[in-house]
Amino acid sequence: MSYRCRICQSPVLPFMSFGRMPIANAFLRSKAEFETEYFYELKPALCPVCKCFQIVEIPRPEQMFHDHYAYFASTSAVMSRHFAAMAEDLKKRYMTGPDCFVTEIGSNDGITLQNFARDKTRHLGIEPSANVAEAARAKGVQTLNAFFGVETAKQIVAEHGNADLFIATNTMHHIEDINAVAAGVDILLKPTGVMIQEDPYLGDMVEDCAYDQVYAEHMYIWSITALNNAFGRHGLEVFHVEHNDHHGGCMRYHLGRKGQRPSSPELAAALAKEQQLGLDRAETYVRFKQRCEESRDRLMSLIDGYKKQGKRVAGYGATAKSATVINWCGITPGHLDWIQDSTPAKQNTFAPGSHIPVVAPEHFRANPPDAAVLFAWNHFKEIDAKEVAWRKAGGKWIMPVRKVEVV
Ligand code: DWN
Ligand code: SAH
Repeated sequence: MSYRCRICQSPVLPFMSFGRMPIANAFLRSKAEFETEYFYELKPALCPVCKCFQIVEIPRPEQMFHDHYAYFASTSAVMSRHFAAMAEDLKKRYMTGPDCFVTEIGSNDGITLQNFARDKTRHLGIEPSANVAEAARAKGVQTLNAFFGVETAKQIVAEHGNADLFIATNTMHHIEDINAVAAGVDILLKPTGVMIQEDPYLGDMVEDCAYDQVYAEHMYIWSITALNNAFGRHGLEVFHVEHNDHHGGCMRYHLGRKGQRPSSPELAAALAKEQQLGLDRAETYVRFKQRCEESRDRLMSLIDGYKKQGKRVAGYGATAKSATVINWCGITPGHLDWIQDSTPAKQNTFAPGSHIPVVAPEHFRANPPDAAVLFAWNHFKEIDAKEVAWRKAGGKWIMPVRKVEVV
């Protein structure tokens, strides 16, 4: 089958396949749903022209983002603090004029915009998943329940005027039609407006072989080079970047209208590192495929080792990214008795594809396993601090990606 790049329409060829995959956040509420479960083949590719890392087959947006979306960003206190700090930094950098207006796509449960609503800054979230949008409104965050695109941008300008700031954290890899988003940003932003994008960085994923960031919602994993190619077509460019270690390594991109702001030294250094990592070269992903296979085999040998000793193994954190690990590695209810998760919407369901039961943290307390695969490894510090008693009693984490090991 032939595929074309979603950004520049050039022919693209997948460099590997993670095989038959369910929708990452499509937790099943009953066994009756097993027989109609949706699967697709998860195949990543790098566009040889615009250098965009993307997956070539994806479910329809409505299948992923709807009125029972499973991810509530505010489940993490660490991420709540992270986005509160980001909001204060952006106010100082870009919102010093009178009557500023800030917009955010993927505003989810208001984790970021609540920091603007609190000081009565004009704001608007654009969030297509109705349940999380409702949670945002409950916090006093103005939220439009819609998918962002050109028409939504025009509607917002007509009703609210142009924006000083357009924020998209952990969202720009969720939207198939990036050209429509970029065109929408060009319509929505004031002439001196700034777009802030932050999401898992291709450099970290490749360097650490954190392949679990690849799943249906994450139809792109961005690099600076690819983002500049995608937004350059709409008169926008990256002028500054900031790297952080959240979600296994994220890049925060500051974009403005071309030629409007000087490029920062941090941008030059990050671009040089992209060249050194070979993010734009096909051979990098030939090696990436080999490392994914080695990672899979290592994880299964660790889990099988515990099972052969008659030990009990569970999962911790029914993350979206765990769907890739579980279904790529072939992890079944025979390997993991259950997966605990603090999100009520995920509890008492079955994990996508594997149908491993998802249970509440209380179940973990009442039935402590010998080891737990930490699917929410990106929250290690926050979680390890919560489970001190279990750890003192000998509980071990099995780290599923990056350095696959028992800690
Ligand atoms: O891009 C996305 C990121 C931002 O969030 C979305 N596509 C979906 C989602 O991805 P994820 O599910 O991999 O994100 P997290 O933040 O790694 O998910 C953590 C999971 O672990 C949540 O379901 C909550 C759970 N959890 C827990 O059980 N105990 C989290 C913490 C901190 C805890 O203490
Ligand atoms: N911003 C939060 C949540 C990210 S999860 C954080 O950084 O943690 C991704 C969010 O993007 C989901 O809430 C999803 O519903 C939303 N989303 C998906 N497609 C979208 C689109 N076309 N426009 C706006 N939001 C979208």
